[in-house]
Amino acid sequence: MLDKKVADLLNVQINKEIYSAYLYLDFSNFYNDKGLDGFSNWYYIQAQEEMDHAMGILKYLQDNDYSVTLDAIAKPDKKLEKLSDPLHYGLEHERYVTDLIHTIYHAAHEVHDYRTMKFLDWYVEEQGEEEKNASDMITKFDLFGSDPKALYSLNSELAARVYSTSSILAQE
Ligand code: OFO
Repeated sequence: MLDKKVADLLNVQINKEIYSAYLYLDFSNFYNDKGLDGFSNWYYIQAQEEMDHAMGILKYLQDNDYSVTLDAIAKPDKKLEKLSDPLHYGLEHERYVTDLIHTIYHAAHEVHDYRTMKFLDWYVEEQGEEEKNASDMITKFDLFGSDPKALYSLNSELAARVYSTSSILAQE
């Protein structure tokens, strides 16, 4: 039986992960409109991964006899103008999500909910990777974004990203 406060926070996190997917779909659309299909692909796949994160939590709650309630997903509200805007908003968003995960981890630790802490270890690690990816995207764009040929290469690199089901869904 999960601690109610911890489980409620996990329930809210499902919404946050789906919002992350929504936000990244918005970024994907932005780049698609700009003709940068590789950037668009990268965020499209990121959105798919975020949905996996949501499903991972949903399954964990279901497996622990918690009755999940789903809430409305907020509209993506970032004003996207410059080509680099999504990259900066992406890093900011990942840092925000890291804080959310850490808050749940802390709540689990306080009530000695070792099962949830173990479950969340995957998310803690994932957030570290995602912050690094988001930061690397900014670095690359800063280095190459102003040169059309280099931007073309970077776009081609990002077009090669492929989706594979997140390991959090393969754990059980
Ligand atoms: Fe859900 O991994 Fe980032 O936000």
